[in-house]
Amino acid sequence: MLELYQFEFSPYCEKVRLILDYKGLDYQKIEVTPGVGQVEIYRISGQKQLPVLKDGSTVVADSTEIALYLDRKYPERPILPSDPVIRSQCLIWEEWADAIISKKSRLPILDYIKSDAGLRSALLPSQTPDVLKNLINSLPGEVFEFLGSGIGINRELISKANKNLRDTLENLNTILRSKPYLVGDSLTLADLTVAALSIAIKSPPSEYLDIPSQLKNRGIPGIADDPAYQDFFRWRDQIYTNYRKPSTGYNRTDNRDINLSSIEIE
Ligand SMILES: N[C@@H](CCC(=O)N[C@@H](CS)C(=O)NCC(=O)O)C(=O)O
Repeated sequence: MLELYQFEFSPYCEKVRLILDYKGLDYQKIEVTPGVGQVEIYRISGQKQLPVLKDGSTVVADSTEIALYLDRKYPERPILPSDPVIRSQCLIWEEWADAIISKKSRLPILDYIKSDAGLRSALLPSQTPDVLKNLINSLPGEVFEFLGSGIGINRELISKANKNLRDTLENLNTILRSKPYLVGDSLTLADLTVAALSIAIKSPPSEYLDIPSQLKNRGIPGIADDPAYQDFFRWRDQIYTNYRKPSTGYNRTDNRDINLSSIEIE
């Protein structure tokens, strides 16, 4: 069975899960512990970021490389159009979404996490000792504000970032209000990428992600709930309803529990 080394709450890992579900491929999720677990990831894939897919003896890192690999190896339900022009448009959209959506969401998300103690501790790895979780939980938001100001993050920067993200969502909203797919006349990698990368701006319906309850049905306040972008989020959630398999948690293990030394790199 395919194995996906992942962080559950990662938009790039979600992109791969959405592609796997769209293609109807079975896979096992292996949750990686941030930091210590990534040492093993480096050993098996030559880099430390997730997602990493293992298919037999083949190891593929990077969500774009994984998408291309899956479409080559499992061509049923293609995600890349056969028409060369539409295919190029699709790859340009994918590249744009990978680079821009996460970048534009980063500061607004940090700002929102900073102000919510429950969210802060929910985002810590599950192995974090309770004593540390409780400590982080008990720190007031001002402490994080102060830490942020030390690295040059201030209110003006955050409000610029919010405006920037709003502009992007408005453009996506306008496009997707008038047509069902970003390129061509069927669902492609472009749609799956944009849909998946938006999960941290507003989480998809709760059944699809195996995350702490504090992170479910949440989003950046003032953006996720703004009616101006609801056509976009409705479009995104329809993709989830149509293609994403609800998470049962059954096929998830932790990378501390498996023997990674048996993995070979192609
Ligand atoms: N270009 C990569 C980006 C992957 C990425 O940024 N992964 C993040 C998780 S969302 C990560 O592994 N961060 C941990 C780190 O950089 O050490 C892709 O598309 O897969």
